Amino acid sequence: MSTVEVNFDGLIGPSHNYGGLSDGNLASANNAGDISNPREAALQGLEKMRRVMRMGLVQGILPPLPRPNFDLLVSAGFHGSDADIIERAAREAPRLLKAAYSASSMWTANAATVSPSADTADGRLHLTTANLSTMLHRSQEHPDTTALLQAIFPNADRFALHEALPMHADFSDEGAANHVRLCAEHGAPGVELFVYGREAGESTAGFPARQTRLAAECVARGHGLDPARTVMARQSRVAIDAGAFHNDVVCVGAANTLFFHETAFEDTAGTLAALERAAGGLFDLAPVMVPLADVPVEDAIRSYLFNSQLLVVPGETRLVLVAPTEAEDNDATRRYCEKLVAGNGPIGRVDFVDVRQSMRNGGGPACLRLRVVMTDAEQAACHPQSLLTEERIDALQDVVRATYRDRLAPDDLADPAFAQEYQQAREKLLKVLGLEALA
Ligand code: SUG
Repeated sequence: MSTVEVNFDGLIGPSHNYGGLSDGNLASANNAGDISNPREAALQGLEKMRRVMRMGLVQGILPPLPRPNFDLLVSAGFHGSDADIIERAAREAPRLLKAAYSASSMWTANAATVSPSADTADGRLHLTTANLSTMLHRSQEHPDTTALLQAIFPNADRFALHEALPMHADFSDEGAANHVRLCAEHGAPGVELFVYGREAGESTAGFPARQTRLAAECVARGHGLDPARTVMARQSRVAIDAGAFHNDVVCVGAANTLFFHETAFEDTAGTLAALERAAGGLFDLAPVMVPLADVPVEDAIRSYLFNSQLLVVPGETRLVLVAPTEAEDNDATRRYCEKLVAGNGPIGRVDFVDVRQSMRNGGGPACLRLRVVMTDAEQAACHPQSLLTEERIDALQDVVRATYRDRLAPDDLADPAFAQEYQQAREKLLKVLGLEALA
């Protein structure tokens, strides 16, 4: 029996736009109101999936959610025909309309937290949908995300899907973006690291801390994790205020390696000591800390060096870092990557990918994927068409080329015809993935 890590990427939806909706996310703020190119965005994402698949890894996909979210608009008092609702919302509450149209479910690292069956008390693979309660446009994702995960992981004997935690600031949960699993090999029991920005009930100054310790504890408890193999660490305020709205903007881990920026944790020595204790007898922790002196925190965040996929690639002895091209454009991070590869540490290669459309909303390669470690039997039990082949990627790209716009300004969302266009495109995508029931 082999166990592999399957990356489920979010397929970027037709309404990808620069809405400026995420306080504390510098890219979202800096590009607010710009013209986006949803077609290019989706094609870039699909090419990244193809690239990872061609390395010999299993690649999954999660389609875009229904948009606009009419439930949100109706609950805000709009009523009448779809066109009436959109036109009036565009006049009276344009920011709410942007939220209802948000394509943010593309960042599937925020869809859920996942614990592989090797880590859980009941031997099932556990997933908890993230409530994403901090940002309005993201807080609407979880019901549709749960329905989608249910369709993809339908077998309750193998998969335990937990609904989102209650929608309250004490339970703020942003999913796998604040979660790292370390292990000797994917199928072996691992150590799960949960990173939080504040305690429940604590109010913090500065940019929002989107994950509470309470939420992380609830997820770990629900998944039946061994407390001795579970570590809670506080994200540093410095990182949050510099624009690291999720821990995965300054940290990524895979196998026994934790790759992180010097400013990532409030207590670096304490976090590493706790991880070493938890890993005892399972594996030797290999921390790779990038010093401030090599990469200033501003460069780390602008380039998204850490928002990379750190992959165990068949046939390669060292890990591969799939980083955004912005980390190649930035002098400090490019030089650091050269040093990393030339050294004899655990990361042996850096592969740069172009996901610029997503990056301009603060979503790099790591944001675009949800890691699900799966045994052969679990792969066989999941929805088969959610796992990609070259042909399926081609078919999705054909739909994208035929149905997505190559220019979208936030004001274009006011046109009721766009809602129909979106729906038709989504139906075609769902058909390719055998998920018509979600239309
Ligand atoms: O939640 N951006 C997303 C980016 C999420 C990145 N995910 C991870 N780091 N895992 C967010 O801030 C911007 C949308 C807008 O402004 O239109 C946005 O939602």
